[in-house]
Amino acid sequence: MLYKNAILATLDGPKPYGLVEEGAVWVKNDGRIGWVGEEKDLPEGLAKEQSIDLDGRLITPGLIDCHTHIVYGGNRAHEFELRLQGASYEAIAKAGGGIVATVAATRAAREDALLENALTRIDSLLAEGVTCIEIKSGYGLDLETELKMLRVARRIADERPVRVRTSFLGAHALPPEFENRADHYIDTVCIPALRAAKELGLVDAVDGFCENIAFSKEQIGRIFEAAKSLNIPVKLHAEQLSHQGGTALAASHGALSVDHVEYATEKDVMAMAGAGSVAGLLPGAFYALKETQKPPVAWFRHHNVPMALATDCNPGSSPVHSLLLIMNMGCTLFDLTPEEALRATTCHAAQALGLQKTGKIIKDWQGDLAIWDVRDPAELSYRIGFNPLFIRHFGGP
Ligand code: DI6
Ligand code: FE
Repeated sequence: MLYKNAILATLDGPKPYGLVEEGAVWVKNDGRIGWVGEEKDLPEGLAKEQSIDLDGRLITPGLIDCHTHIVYGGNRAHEFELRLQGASYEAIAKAGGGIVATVAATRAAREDALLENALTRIDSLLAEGVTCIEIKSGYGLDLETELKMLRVARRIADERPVRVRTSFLGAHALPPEFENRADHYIDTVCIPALRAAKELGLVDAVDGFCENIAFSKEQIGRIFEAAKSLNIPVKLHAEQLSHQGGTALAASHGALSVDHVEYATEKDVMAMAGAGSVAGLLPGAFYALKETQKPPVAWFRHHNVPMALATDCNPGSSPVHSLLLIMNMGCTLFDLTPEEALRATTCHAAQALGLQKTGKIIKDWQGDLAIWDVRDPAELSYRIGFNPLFIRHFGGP
């Protein structure tokens, strides 16, 4: 497919957005970018190919949502009501609501129902130009249901034209049947479930929730050791509600990304820089929980830690189904520039998932594209509740 008469935000090169004003892009049949540049430089053979005239519209890389919990049963609208009456997220979790409420609903759901349910949410993301999505387990917390969630995640890529990366999140919360026995849970459920999921080809990364309402850094460290022995990269939910030291642990394991990180210190940020970890910023959860501690964006910039943005789509802390809204929140709540927000949902999100040659418009890179009915790339972050997607081009599996 050849797209002509377009503005390209390639994100490549020194110009803002890697902008090409009068550009063309050719995606080959194998889904890779075969040619990109100024239209006047199109090779003669190509110039004669059948093409789509975009009339000056904007092409960006396809958007990547690099942190979601989009497969789950039930919903938690009632907790939303409780929080509005003053209950905190932690208090609800301690009273048996929160993540474990979704665990009960997810265990009870049939696999096909989980899939159908997730697809409605996936479709809202795809409608906004998302071509790649990360999906976590973590609402099973037993072997059978963790595998069920991961199978559903894999099936999404058969049902829809989208790239799916899975993360095993067995250390998300302690299931009630293991109350006061977190170490036992890690040893007898979490690590065996991880091994089984790996054996079945269901895991691309290992994640955990390091928080005082979840798991300690020692417990997460044991799962990371298991991940290392299975040769699976790690990432972590860390320093979201308090400082627990998860970031330093994750960095010491070469984490692909460390996510939330509102309470990260400058030392944590330097450890991330040393490890090449991406900061996965999740303004949806910050907004929904009415948090006030912002992630240390100035330190991420200063120490050259790439920032990603994601929906964190989940039924509790971030019932968000729009990555464009997240780009706006990244700018308005966390002070990112619109250019940073676009990199955060394309090339830096790809890096957070360990994807090579994805998230920029460069020859031989993955040809996932989003074509927008706008001229200025800042419009993607600027508008609220408006979807200017014109064409979503999925390069193929
Ligand atoms: N942090 C989050 O933002 C989600 N999980 C996590 O570890 C919240 C999940 C939920 O509330 O259901
Ligand atoms: Fe999350």
